[in-house]
Amino acid sequence: MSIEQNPSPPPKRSAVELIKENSQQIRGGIAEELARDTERFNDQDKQLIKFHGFYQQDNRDARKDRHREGAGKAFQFMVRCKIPGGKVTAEQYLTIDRLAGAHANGTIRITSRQGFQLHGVLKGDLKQTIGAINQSLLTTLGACGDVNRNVMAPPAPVATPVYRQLQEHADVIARHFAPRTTAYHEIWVDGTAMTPTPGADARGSPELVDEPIYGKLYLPRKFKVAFALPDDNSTDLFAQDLGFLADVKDGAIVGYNVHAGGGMGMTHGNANTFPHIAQAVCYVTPDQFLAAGEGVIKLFRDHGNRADRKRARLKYVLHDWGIDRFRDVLQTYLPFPIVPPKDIPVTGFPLHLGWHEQGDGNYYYGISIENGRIKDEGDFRLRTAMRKLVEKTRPSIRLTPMQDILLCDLPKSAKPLINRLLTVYGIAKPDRLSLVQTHSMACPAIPTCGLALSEAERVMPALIDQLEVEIRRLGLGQEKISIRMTGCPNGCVRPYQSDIGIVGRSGDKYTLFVGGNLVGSRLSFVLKDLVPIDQIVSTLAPVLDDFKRDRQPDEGFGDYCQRAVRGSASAPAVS
Ligand code: SRM
Ligand code: SF4
Repeated sequence: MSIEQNPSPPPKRSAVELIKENSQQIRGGIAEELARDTERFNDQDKQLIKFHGFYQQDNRDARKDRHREGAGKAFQFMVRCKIPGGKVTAEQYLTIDRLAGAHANGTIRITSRQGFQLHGVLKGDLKQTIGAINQSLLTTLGACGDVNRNVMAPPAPVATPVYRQLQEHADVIARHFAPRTTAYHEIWVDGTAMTPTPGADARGSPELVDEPIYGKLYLPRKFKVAFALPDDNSTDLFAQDLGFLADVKDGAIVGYNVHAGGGMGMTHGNANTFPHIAQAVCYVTPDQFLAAGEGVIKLFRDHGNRADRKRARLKYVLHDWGIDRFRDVLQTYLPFPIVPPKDIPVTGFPLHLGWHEQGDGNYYYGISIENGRIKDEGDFRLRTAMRKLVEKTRPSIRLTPMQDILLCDLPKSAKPLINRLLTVYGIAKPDRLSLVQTHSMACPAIPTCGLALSEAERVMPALIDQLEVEIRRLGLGQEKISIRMTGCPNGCVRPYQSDIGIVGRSGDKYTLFVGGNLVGSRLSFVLKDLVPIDQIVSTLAPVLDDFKRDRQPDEGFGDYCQRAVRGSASAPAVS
């Protein structure tokens, strides 16, 4: 019997795939829903709004009280900006600051992908908020959803061709992979989206355009790209779907190792899901990197799993096929022959905090922002301080993948003013902060994240305080130990490749990982599962003790754990 007579049934597709397919290029009913006097979007449009850069959430702190009062959830929205390489102007910063006060919960959140988030935006304020973001020439389009997300690049404004080129190449990828649909501008910028007349549900036909990268269905899932240097992997290249590791010779980028298949998210108890370190796939010259990127993203578009969203990331394609088959299939998408990757060791993970010369006569100053949250709370006036700093010195700004902020392009004459403002507002200079704090990150978790199983951002400062005591006691204060905490296993601050990872399990219980490293090139393993929060530090303390006593010269904490602890850990290794 011929294939035509007995076609195999089409593969089952997830509900989100159908929503995308019928969305008229991510329009769905968003314009109509916006016009309705409700606090939330319907279940279908709730999926599509992500492509426009915002999520429907609810205030989880308010759930119990509202339930008692018979009220429903307190719906609110998180709005995310997509900012390639984390580059922001002073005016854009001040716009975000203004919006945080006018339409959000009064805080700005720097994300682990060099973006901004606003939390607590009400539905009725979305149009003004997203409109103002666009007027400032930032965008939220594609900050979330099944498309290429924010492209990361080392944020330091170092005035060398290499650092400049990395930022330029990140911009090239961001532009090339941006969705082409006109839906976003119709709804949020031009205001030309058709809204129905009362009583009617028919919309006119929207203008559909060619989506050369994404096609009708967009990607099977999110897709993430980062650029890195061997001595500056501050973008955590190994956690990305697609990474470009620069090959530098005589101060110029002569090529890139292309890495693919990194990703963090997993589901507790589902062995079919796991974090994965990106693997070097091939080597490309600078004029080939865009075509290579396009090849990888199209491979993902065509071969990613569209039935099971938990297994829809590129890492599973690479894992299931193996690297050889992945290369063979990738070759069919590339206009040039694949060249094997070079041996380019990754050695550095700089934070860029404090004062630095840029190399062009100007300076930059890196401020450590605890868990990326810029807020005023009691005597803590970080948001006010940042506003004053930006208003008075008009720096260009870079957001870092460690959720910190760099004030850039400052003349030497600005140094005294900045130093004075930092002191007046009590912003700790980096040398007053412990290395464990500056090398830590936590995700937002409760109360905004609907997926959180446990707290993260709100409990991390106290945890760091306790850990600092242990670390001081052991005389390990000069040790760079990276520590990352998330409220669930999705891994939003990349906890499975750091020296220590603390991953929310359920309520006050966490899974404790060790054995990654500072440069993020290796996965960690489970030290202990279901650790109550008040036992996290006491569980780590003996391991730190042994590390202090038994470490080899220059051995990092994660390296020590891999060598000496792995075999004896109480729970099975992750992947
Ligand atoms: Fe994330 C979902 C926050 C970076 C893996 N992430 C979410 C959501 C939107 C929850 C949701 O779907 O309802 C979180 C919103 C919380 C809130 O209240 O703000 C959220 N993710 C974040 C941010 C803000 C964490 C932070 O502390 O900065 C980061 C925003 C980055 C940005 O600007 O684009 C953030 N998320 C990451 C990263 C790190 C990275 O990209 O380098 C990861 C791990 C890498 C990866 O993608 O594998 C990450 N987020 C996830 C996942 C798991 C995805 C998976 O396929 O395994 C989810 C859940 C999902 O997509 O279903 C998720
Ligand atoms: Fe939410 Fe989990 Fe991401 Fe934290 S790691 S922000 S809890 S999805």
